[in-house]
Amino acid sequence: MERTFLMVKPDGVQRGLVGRIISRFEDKGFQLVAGKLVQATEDQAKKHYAEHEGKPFFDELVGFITSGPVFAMVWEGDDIVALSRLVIGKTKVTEALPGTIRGDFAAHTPFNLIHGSDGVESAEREIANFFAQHELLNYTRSVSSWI
Ligand code: IDP
Repeated sequence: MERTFLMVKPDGVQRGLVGRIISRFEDKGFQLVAGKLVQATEDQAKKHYAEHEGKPFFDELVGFITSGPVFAMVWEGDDIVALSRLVIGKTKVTEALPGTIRGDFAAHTPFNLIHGSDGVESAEREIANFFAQHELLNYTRSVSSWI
């Protein structure tokens, strides 16, 4: 069973899309492990986007992610890293297909509503950046054998 870090960005929180975004992952059959509304610190944001340090949009990105609360989540499911990125859609809004979260709700690239880990290792690092171990809950859903 794989875990991933998903985060509704400040634009998604401000636009009141947290519930609808969570529904996309519930609809897919993934299991929620943890979730909280948090104000990311500059340090957390820089760690989260460390791979983009030095790029022209890095400062803007850190400023954007710390501009208001985010809704940070951990979800689990088989192949969830790859599958959740399909649910999310492409980074650039001009490439995000209808039916994906970004394709349906996002209109400008930096404001693409949601982050999803791009690998199992980055998921572990990103989860540790936002959650303590005791916040990650283990429980069994009766429907899991049907998903
Ligand atoms: P991802 O969020 O789809 O994994 P990344 O390439 O990791 O995409 O980029 C992280 C975030 O940085 C994007 O979601 C977007 O908000 C922002 N971003 C990416 N490329 C650009 C760009 O060229 N200009 C401005 N912002 C960008």
